[in-house]
Amino acid sequence: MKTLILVDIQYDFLPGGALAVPQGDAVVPVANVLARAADLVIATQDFHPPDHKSFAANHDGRDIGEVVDLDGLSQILWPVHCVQGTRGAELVDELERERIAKVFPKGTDSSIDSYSGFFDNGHRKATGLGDYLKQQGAGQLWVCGLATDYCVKFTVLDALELGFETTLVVDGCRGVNLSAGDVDAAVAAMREKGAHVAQSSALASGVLA
Ligand code: VGL
Ligand code: ZN
Repeated sequence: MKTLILVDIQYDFLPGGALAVPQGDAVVPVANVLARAADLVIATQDFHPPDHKSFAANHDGRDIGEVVDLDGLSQILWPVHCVQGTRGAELVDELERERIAKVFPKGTDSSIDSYSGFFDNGHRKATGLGDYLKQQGAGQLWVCGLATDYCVKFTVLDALELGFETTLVVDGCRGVNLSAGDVDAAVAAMREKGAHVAQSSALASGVLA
């Protein structure tokens, strides 16, 4: 069963948003083409409370981009983004919402960040996505969305770890590139762990199962 995971396609990650990913809006039409070709579509949603500890604003004297220790985990400090109840946290309206079977929120615990759609950054709690996909019989995953070097990367790495055959749809992703080369390094790390890397056209036309 071809299963598509849409990672964090939310207003705050689009141009003009609080944590804008360059060309983030370019993933939306790709996501829709894939959604029409997939048998099951699910979405993840970065969904933080206002006091979330990944926000620089919640650490006295700290700036965006600094790295702090959060409960034993190294945490990059981000601008305030994807706050529950705000427009920025919403999935983009142009996504084919009627094809999305279920949305998995993440990053809801203010004390820990969650880049992956499966687990928090400490692998302490699961979101339920892994069990849901197994119940649904999802064998083969296609992953696209935002951002390649954070939430897409860790979602793909966890999917592989859980035993799913996983394909990164490169033209359906865009990255932050906080440091030059971050996106390329992220793609290499996913490949190294066993991810397939494909273009949406090859998947949607059925050239690659
Ligand atoms: C993300 C940074 C902070 C992402 C989420 O969706 O890639 N990045 N929160
Ligand atoms: Zn976040």
